[in-house]
Amino acid sequence: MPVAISGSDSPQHRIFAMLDVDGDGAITRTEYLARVDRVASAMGRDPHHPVVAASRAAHEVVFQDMDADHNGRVTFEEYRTWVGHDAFERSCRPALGSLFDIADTDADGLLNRDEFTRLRTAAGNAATDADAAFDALDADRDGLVDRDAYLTGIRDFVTTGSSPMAAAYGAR
Ligand SMILES: [Ca+2]
Ligand SMILES: [Ca+2]
Ligand SMILES: [Ca+2]
Repeated sequence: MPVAISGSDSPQHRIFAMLDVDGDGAITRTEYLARVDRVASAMGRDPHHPVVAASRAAHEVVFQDMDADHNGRVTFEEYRTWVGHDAFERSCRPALGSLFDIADTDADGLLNRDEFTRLRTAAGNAATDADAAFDALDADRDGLVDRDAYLTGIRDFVTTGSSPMAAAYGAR
């Protein structure tokens, strides 16, 4: 059952704060696209690898979608309005999936704990939070998290605030 989301501790505030890297109250295009390069670098990926290029393109789509007035800055109001609609399935899923693919160096659709932690810390999570999220997502304890479980976990956190991925954002 969805829970009411409000206040400065909401999933939207947590995610916005993570994306607004310099904390100036807006996510710039540069800040948003730099996520891709941080993850690629953390995973030792060549910046010209096709999965990195695909991720940059997917993030560009999300940014244009979020930036309602097209001024190159996404304010919290723009973000909140955008995320409240069907944005996750339309554009977030491809972008988040593309970051997963950068981290999934053997392309089997699964991340081990080390890959997952490097992905999440490059994306802005504390390492301890990433570790807790991995435990919550790895329900069968085989030491691997699959792509669908990961993306569904983030969607549930974004839309309901209740998810195994909540730990990744420091929310428990
Ligand atoms: Ca900013
Ligand atoms: Ca804007
Ligand atoms: Ca893998």
